[in-house]
Amino acid sequence: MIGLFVSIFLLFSCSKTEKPIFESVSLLGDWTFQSENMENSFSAEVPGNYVMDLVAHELIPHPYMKANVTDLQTGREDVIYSCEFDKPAMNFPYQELVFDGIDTYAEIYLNGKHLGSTNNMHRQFRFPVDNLKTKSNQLEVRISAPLNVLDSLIAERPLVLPEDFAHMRKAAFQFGWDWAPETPSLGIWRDVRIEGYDDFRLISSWVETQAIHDESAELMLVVKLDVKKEAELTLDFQSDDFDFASQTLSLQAGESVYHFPFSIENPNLWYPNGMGNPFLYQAKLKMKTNNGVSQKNMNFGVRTIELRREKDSIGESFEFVVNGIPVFAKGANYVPQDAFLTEKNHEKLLQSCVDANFNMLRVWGGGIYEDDDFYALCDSLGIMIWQDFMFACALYPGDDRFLENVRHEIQYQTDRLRGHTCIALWCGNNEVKNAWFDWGWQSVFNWSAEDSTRIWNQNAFLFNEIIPKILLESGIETDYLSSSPVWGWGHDESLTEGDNHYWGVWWGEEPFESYREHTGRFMSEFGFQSWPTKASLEKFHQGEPIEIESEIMKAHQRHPFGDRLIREYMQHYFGNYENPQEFAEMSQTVQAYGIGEAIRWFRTQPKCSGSLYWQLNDCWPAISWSSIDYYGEWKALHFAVKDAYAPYMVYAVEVDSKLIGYLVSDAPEGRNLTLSLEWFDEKGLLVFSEIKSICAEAYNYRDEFVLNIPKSLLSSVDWQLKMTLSAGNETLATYNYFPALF
Ligand code: BMA
Repeated sequence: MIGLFVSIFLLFSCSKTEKPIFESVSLLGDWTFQSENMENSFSAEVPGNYVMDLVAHELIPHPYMKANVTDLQTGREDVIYSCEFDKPAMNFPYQELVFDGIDTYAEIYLNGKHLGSTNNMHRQFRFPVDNLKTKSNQLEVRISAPLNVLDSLIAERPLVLPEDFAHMRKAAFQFGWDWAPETPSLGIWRDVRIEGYDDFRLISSWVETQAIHDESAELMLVVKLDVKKEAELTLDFQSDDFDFASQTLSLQAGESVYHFPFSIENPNLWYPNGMGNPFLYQAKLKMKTNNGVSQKNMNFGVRTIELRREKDSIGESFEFVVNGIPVFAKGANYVPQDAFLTEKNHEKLLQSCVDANFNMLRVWGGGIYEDDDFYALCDSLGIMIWQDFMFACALYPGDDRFLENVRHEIQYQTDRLRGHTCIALWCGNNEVKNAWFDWGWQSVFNWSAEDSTRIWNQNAFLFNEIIPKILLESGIETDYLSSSPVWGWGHDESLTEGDNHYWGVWWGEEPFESYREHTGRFMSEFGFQSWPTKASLEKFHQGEPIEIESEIMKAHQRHPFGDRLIREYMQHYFGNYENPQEFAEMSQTVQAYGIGEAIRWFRTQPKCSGSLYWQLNDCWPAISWSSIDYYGEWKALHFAVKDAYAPYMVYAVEVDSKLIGYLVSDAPEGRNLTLSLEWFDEKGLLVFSEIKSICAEAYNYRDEFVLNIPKSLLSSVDWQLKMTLSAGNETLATYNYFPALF
């Protein structure tokens, strides 16, 4: 039975003198699970996942180990999760059973009575509970086999759509991706609790920066309430750092949004990592009625973030501007940290981003909306978030039931996340537009012209009308992009406007140099695979020999021809490797070289305003595009990225038969710098050196200069240029240029 320790939410802690009008009691604890094929029930982890529960009881081997994933069968069994709990010691007129995430289709029963159903793992579900027994309430969450549900959804559909998963609001990557195993499992994957309250429930609260002036900032505190009874409310927003005059208002029954303007003198602004301090104000929101008080701690940054898209001589810019200053976005694409969503270490992963000089992550649309603490960490670390809505690489149904479900999801997630200072962009989906125009689905599925129009129109309606309308009506000022990329990489426009997913390298099998001809206005995806680190390989091999193309390694490579590509690029740039240890290391070297060069190049190009490589992390031990593997180990790429994203970067590359040197800086202060150029011959002897003095301005400094190769080196390609940028005794950046392939 669940221990009834009343865990009043930290956020809503009450002072001694004032009675709380909100309490929350956790129902995490003693759960059991039983699938339809089992005779007995077993203890369960909640939050958790069915497959991981099976693993915990040694009913199946761990799917990440060896090639076990090949035998994993999941998605075809109904499973019941149950718990027993005593009535919480709270006495409020309104009590609700709250599920922050059930994966995915479930029927909820309390003491044998049907409370309701769930059909979307990206939504919170709340059920009123008014007749709890004092002892031993029985809660049952009967979760349906996702693949069986999918079959019935598909049977009802009027038209065949390219990806079955599109019919279900469940994380797309769990149906298998080119870096993720097929794990269409189920479970109660987020918090479960009973909430009790009087008068009203706080749905969400946030602070918007309206304007920043020289000596003050105009802000707006916004609270969204679900008011049950009309009441007089006194609202305070207390902080040591600013004044806020207490407000009183009359609450009207129903869902309402209340606005409270205030200002801060001489504000401390929030800046992304590398640009300044990601300063957060700390305040306490206190809402009092005659019945008591509800409190919440709030952190917020004072900042403006805009995605500037302006016509220019090239086409149209695509540039983030923070507090009026254009920023080159430096980061990567983020995917869920675990295929079963049970393992995560947000703090460690995000610290690795800060350590590698990131200022942005894109939360990719085939995964999940992350936990609150993920965004809170991004707020405090200065990592801007490009947030996709959870739609990816598919075409979506347009029936009312589906759209209504999506509307609830968008409203819930934007209410939940909008207050995070880190949110820089909302994006409708990953590659839906790109897929429609470039992936040949119209002919593969042989739709009639009429059906084709219908399918596209219903997708355009979802991403160009429904979602932006919710954002507009909710007063969300953060920019919205309907689909990423704006143009697929086969279109000329991908080089002149919008964001660009450049997959000519890798999918198109072009050499890394091709990035130079295919630089877009903002590179939101590009990447190359590598093997995990040696320590990680050993972990999932569990003593089995590590071999190239073994059954184990094949099971961990989800891309149809990934190993062939790794080998071919490796042969082209570095040579052939048959020893698995060398192959693993060399795959990382190739990845680090290719993507490191790409990033350096993108940063030197004035038309390009960002680089988010594919992909930061892994959801299981995989051969993949990640720079940090599943176990949190940095691959060579992450070290290369750290240098390429450093505030100061130097680079040299041959352009139009000339060797061009570059210096780029986005440091927030101007500085006098020294660039030393040292030329070494094939024997490693220094043949010439020179020093350049440079005065680099703050924020967006780019310098480009022709490098004159010493005459004595012109007849050979076996020489080296060493570039070292320093300020006084401090080395800020280095780069070694080699004229030939290694
Ligand atoms: C991009 C992503 C993913 C995919 C990756 C590598 O397009 O959006 O769909 O995993 O390419 O192929």
